[in-house]
Amino acid sequence: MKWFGLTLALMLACHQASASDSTRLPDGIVSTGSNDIAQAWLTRPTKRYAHAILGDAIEAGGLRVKLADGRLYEHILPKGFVFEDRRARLIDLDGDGRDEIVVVLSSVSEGAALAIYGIVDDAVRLKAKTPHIGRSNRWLNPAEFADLDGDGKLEITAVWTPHLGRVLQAWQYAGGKLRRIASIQGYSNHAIGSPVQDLTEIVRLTDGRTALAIPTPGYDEVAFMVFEQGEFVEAARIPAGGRIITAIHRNENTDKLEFATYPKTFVTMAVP
Ligand SMILES: [Ca+2]
Ligand SMILES: [Ca+2]
Repeated sequence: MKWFGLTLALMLACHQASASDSTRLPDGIVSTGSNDIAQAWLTRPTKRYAHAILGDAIEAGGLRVKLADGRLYEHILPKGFVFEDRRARLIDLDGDGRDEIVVVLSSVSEGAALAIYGIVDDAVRLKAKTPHIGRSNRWLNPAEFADLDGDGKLEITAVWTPHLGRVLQAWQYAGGKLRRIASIQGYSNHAIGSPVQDLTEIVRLTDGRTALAIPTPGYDEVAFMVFEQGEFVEAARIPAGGRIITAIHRNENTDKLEFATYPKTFVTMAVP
């Protein structure tokens, strides 16, 4: 009976957990933080924006945040907006020891913007966002958040319209404001209709410089972008041997990039 009781309690606990998670985005990913926020994930699936850039017409209408102390919050978007993303990235962008939440916020009429949320006055609130692209069905895909030039300030990188203009941009967040610091055309970190968003990686080149690895528009080469004197500079590009169809991942043991190309060939690429 004791085991039966324990099993029943576990089943009830699991049931409660699944009930409270029932509004999670179906293909969403839970992000884990290491500062004041323990977890963040997208909620309230909605079909009110039929863009389907990530493979289905279901986007998120809410953002759930769980603090390290267990407190739970949810930010619910007004009807004209969705989170056109699969995860809410957690990172301390301004160095104050508290996480910011970075997510793609799309207006159904004005397209995507990169948005930064945080816990302010005991609620999840929008802290800053880039301008929206300006028309419906225009999207951007976040890339990496790293100090590319070693000046102590984080560069927030993303590709604006990764299937059209393919503009890699760098932004900085300070004093509650987002500022664009650089942009360069001709790079893409997303294939249209794919659920895969992670086609970039931060690497250290053999000459010691930090670089952003990112595909070129045919997805059949990897470019290595350094950031110098406030501009992106392509340090190298290497053929991938086919069209890259998975995330690009840096193997921590070998320091090589790993990904698959069509038709399903596993590729390892040494960093130049
Ligand atoms: Ca912060
Ligand atoms: Ca920097």
